[in-house]
Amino acid sequence: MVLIRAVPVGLVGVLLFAFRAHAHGIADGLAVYPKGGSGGTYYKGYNPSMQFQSPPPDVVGWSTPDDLQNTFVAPSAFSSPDIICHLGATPAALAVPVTAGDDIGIHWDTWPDSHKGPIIDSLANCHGPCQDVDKTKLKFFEIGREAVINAASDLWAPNVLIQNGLTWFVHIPEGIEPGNYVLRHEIIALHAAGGVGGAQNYPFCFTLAVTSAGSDSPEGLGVQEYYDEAEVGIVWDLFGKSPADYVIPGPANNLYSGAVAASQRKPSITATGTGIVTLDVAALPEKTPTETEEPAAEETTAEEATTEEPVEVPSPTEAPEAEATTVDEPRETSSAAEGKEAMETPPAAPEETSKAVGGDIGAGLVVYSTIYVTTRVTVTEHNTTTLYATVTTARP
Ligand SMILES: [Cu+2]
Repeated sequence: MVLIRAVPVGLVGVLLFAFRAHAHGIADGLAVYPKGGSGGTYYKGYNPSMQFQSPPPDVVGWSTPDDLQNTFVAPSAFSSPDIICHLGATPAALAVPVTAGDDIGIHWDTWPDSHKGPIIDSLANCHGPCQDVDKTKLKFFEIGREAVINAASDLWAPNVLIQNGLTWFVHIPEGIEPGNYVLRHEIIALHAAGGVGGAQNYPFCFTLAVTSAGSDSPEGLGVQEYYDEAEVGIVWDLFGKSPADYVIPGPANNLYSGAVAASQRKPSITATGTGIVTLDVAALPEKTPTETEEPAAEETTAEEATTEEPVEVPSPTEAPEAEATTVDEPRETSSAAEGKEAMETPPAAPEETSKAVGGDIGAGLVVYSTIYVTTRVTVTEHNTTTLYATVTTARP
């Protein structure tokens, strides 16, 4: 009898230890901030608890059902497929509709202040739908890499993430060609990285359907060729070395030349969306400057946006700011709205606008309609802190 009781007690002990030892976090969603705008549309990502729902929901985040304990990928797995998008990751069912030039605010469920290190963001073109892509064939190019924000105060990128409502911003470069992309977002925690094998990589992936007027297709690298467990930046004595000397690991030349650092700020979620199935790049029309017609409003996509409260939607003629833009033209043309100016001004919260996003994938044209309505949306989970940090780190 004693033996029988000892087994469950022992299991409980192991589980408790595991939760104490691995109380870090997961990237559980993201919001898209249109270029020049202030409010973001939030898309739910994956959480390992979803595997117990029947059926599991379709989300824009890659599935990581083996990550039930919020753990990490160890340097011993740097050449394993697990380093690509976390343990046993499989592609997301849905994609986030994004226009090149938008900012993405990636949200974590939690993150400890002690887990300092670099945050690295990269994209890989699926060259077709991402739902059935072979992740080991994906070639990622970096669009953001940050580590030490302020050496004197030992302020690292993940500390800024925590202070900004557990959100990290990345800019989707204007120059990339349209397509379905995997966004790989990774924090490398260095609190135990004084010796080989102690670093902790936390990569998470999302699928983006990117409309763009750009044509760049950076070559990129497979993540399994990316890190060396003994390289400086993976091995780093966080407590014995000066933050000013830190070097971000991975090939420095894998940063896309058109990458622009996003300004880190407090998130402002004004709407939620569910994602689209995929972007049919082959069906996109040729670029014609005279294109003015809108396609028929035929709904053939899962994309929809909802506000959190009933809203009063004015007719199009009453909404002077309403716009409809085809992929033939950039959604915003004001260069003054690009980057710093718009982004360094923290948006007031709660916002008093909501955004409805619609798409018509089947017709080959993607149309985003923005309708501004006067409703108040209360944001709590994603809008909890007051620090605004601007990251303008020079690229190596
Ligand atoms: Cu941890």
